[in-house]
Amino acid sequence: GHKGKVLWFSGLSGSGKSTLAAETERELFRRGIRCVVLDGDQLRSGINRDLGFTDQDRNENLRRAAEIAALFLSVGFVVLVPMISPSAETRNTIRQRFGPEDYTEVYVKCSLETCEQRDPKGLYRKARSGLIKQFTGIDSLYEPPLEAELTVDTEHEPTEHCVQLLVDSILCDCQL
Ligand code: GGZ
Repeated sequence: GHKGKVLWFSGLSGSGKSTLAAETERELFRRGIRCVVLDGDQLRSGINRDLGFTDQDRNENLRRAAEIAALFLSVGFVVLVPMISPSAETRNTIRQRFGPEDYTEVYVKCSLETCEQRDPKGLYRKARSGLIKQFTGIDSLYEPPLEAELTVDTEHEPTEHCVQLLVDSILCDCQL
């Protein structure tokens, strides 16, 4: 069988992380590749439902996701992890958790202005009006990745193009 790997998607809320991970998963399934998506939003309603959005809670949220990713990796899955992952230091810690061949950081690049215009769940509006505190990009810092192995620009490129880049990178790395 093929070798697994972890793709860790970092980007603002509304940048397209979940969509890209889900579409990429679909394309991999079609090719018979075992894969799984660990979505921040979904983990937060289950295993991470005790956690909020302080720096400490975000770190714990991401630490647990990395441990789950490591379990899937150990049984040969391609693991797609769309989580905001706002802190460069925390992303660095996660990177160290995996071997360089097993890990790809993906920067889902999209300006705050565009994410805020998209506002698919109305969260930016709530954050601007003070209904949500510590919202990434508004009153909580997002540090854009400077050393991502892959950057996909959802502001200027269509989804299908970004998915193609992701699938190509996975197929190439997994020697398929
Ligand atoms: C950021 C928040 C917040 C705050 C709720 N800040 O775009 P979404 O809505 O559907 O997904 C976001 C999700 C972020 O969770 P992560 O686990 O990816 O974040 S982190 O990596 O920083 O731990 C967003 C929603 O939760 N959401 N409140 N205050 N995003």
